[in-house]
Amino acid sequence: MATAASPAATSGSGSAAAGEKLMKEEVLPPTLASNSQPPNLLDGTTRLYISYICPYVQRVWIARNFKVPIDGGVPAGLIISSCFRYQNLENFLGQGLQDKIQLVAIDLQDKPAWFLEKVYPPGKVPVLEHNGNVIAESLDLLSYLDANFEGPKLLPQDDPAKQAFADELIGSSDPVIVALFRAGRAAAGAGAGGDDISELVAPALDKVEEALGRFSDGPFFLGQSMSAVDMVYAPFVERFKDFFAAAKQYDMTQGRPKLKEWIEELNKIDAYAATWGDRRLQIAAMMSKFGLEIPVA
Ligand SMILES: N[C@@H](CCC(=O)N[C@@H](CS)C(=O)NCC(=O)O)C(=O)O
Repeated sequence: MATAASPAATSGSGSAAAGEKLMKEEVLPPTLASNSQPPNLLDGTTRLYISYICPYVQRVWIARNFKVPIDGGVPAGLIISSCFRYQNLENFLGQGLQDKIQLVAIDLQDKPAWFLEKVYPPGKVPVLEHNGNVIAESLDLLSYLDANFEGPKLLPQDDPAKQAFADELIGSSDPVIVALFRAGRAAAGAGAGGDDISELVAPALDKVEEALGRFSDGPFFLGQSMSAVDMVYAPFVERFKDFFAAAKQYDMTQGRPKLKEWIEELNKIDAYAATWGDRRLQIAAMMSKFGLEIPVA
């Protein structure tokens, strides 16, 4: 979706206490366009082809940052009883799969021919180049990363209730996304105001609010740990939250305290926050997508 944007220069969040950076800051690559040289394709490097403004990409990028390999860097005394439980471990180790999966940013408005010819002819992102294979589709990629890379599991391994709820939520994510896009298009209509948007998004967002209350042990969909479910929904929900606030001064978190807390807590996780880059660019991309004038900063 949306147009190409310049990358944020670095990614890493400032969520740590006293301004301390916990996740190593990653220098993000420039966006490659039709006149850019390809990377050394099929040289054994694992690459995630991305766009900096794509919510589908963001799902996978968050997972890539979140899956911290266990390679001896675990601090003494940190007892891990279940993979799924060690949320925010990247804050201790400083790095997810950043060294193992290289990001390659593609200009979707001016795609390089080599991307279409040699990487992924449908020309969409996210796409992963791994061990000579090319894997696409964000939901499939979340499963693929979980199955093929070390690090904390993106879904609970030993809790049938949470596993079933995760399946249900991931399986019903599309209607929520469709409702958000429909409201986005309405927002672009002449004379459309916050009330119109509110009416269009309410059924979907009320379901999200209810789902966030299902497990009381934490602010995320499955309770205390960020999971693949959060990764599936958050890039869309937060993107539209910022867009509706900027375009129509409509606050979708009003009257939805769990949604508000969820977004706040997600942004305290470096693996998540680092995938947003410059928020103004994200809002500008949304404005442009829906044909609205970009506000002057
Ligand atoms: N169903 C795909 C959707 C991916 C998608 O639509 N990506 C957009 C960017 S947000 C894209 O690559 N668009 C380029 C194009 O359609 O030419 C997924 O879940 O990964």
